[in-house]
Amino acid sequence: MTLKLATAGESHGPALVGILSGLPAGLVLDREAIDADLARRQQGYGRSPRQQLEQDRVEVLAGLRHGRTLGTPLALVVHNRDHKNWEWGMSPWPPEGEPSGKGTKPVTLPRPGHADLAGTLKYGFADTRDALERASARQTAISVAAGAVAKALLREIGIEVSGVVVEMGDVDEAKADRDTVGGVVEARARGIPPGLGSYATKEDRLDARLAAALVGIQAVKGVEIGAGFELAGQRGSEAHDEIFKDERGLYRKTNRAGGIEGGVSNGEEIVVRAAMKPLPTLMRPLQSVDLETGEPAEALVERSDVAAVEALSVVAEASVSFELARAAHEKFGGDAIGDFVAAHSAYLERIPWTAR
Ligand code: EPS
Repeated sequence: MTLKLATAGESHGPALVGILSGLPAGLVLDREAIDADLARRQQGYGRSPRQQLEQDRVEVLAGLRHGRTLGTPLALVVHNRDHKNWEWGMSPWPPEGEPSGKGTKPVTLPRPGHADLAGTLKYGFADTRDALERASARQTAISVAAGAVAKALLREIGIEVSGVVVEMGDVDEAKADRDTVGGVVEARARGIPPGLGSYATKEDRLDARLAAALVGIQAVKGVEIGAGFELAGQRGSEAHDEIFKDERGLYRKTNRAGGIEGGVSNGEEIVVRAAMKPLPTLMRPLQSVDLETGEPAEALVERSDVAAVEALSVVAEASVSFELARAAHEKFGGDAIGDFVAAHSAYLERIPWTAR
């Protein structure tokens, strides 16, 4: 069974929901570790006041008993505390009583760079809110909860994943200018065995899968694997990681490939980067068109982040973890966690040269 994550949830709706299926039974989960990742995602420079309102905590509705997975779908929920201010505006059913709180008036001023215009046209909405609520990066909270579960599975076979910010615009300056900034984050995975993913088809390629996982995160516009774009300007003699062997086995002195060759992990650290565009909700709005009147207008201004690059580093870590857990579970399988761990050990025994 392959690991799968189905998600649902609007930014100001009642909750975010995730159903993670395909996990082996007997995996021990630590609620505090999941909540700690959720809290990390909320921190960072440039976040909006929304983050003081939300204190994300995971709730598990199914698939877990006494802290151990049952091998059945794991149902995760993260509640939106802000929903109390949007009860009328984001009521799943036709709201009762007089309009009150937020979200009561239709939004018709699409923000360039957000899904507002394309989503509104695509689905035939009269209120851009019907598109922007799901397009919002709020839903990355559930990816982080699922990523924390994936990290627990990876830890069973000695894989550790971490995400960091490597580049970010000046938030203080941008805030003063009522502007926004983007940046670059990097995720690294250590303890990866050679052989995750495959060159067999493009769907199997680990680099393609990690790239899709990263570009699938809101506001990500570019991905690099290892030295990435820099490799294009180099000669083959400088771009590739030569192979050596000593008494401990095979090793490389460089890792320009970012731990993936031919779509397959090669046993080196996996290194991937994602570039985030500046967020599209500007306090000094960009030019747009009012979809109700067809007249030129300024784009929607609503509370937002100046930057969410630090949050992206946590989300990228989670998304890379999920994809690596999926690839590892495809390779090692197992209905019970012990089967998964044993298959990994047996595999390492088969390739002793690489088990450094
Ligand atoms: C977001 C807009 C802001 C962000 C939100 C993503 O939401 P709001 O309009 O409620 O302030 O705060 O991110 C989160 C809520 C979060 O938890 O990360 C957007 O338009 O993408």
